Amino acid sequence: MESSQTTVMEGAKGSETVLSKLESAIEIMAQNYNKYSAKENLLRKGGIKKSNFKTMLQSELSHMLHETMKEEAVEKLFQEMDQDGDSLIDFDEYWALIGKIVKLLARNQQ
Ligand SMILES: [Ca+2]
Repeated sequence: MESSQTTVMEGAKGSETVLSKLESAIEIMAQNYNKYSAKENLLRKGGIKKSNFKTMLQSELSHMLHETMKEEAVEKLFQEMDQDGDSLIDFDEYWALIGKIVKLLARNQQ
C-alpha cells in the first residue's frame, strides 16, 4: 500500500507530467473534498460539515444537482449521504455522492 501510494504521488507531482482527463478529474475531486472538509488531509479523520456541504453544492454542483438553494433538499441529501450519522461527510461518503451524481446523470441521459 505504501509503495503504490508513493508511485502515484511521484507521477502526479512531476512538473513535466501532463495528466489525462481522468487523472485531472480525480485530482480535482480530491482537492474539492479538501477544500470543504474540516481537515486538510483526506486521509485524516474529518469531513465536510453541513454548512460547508451546502456551500459546496451551491458553488460546485448547481448545474448537475437541482434544488441546491432549497434548505430542505440540502438537508435531505446530507442525511442521505451521512451514512454513519456523525454529521460529517467523510471521504467515502463524499465519494458516494460523486457516484450518486454520475448515476443520476446516466439516468437522465437515457
Ligand atoms: Ca459521516
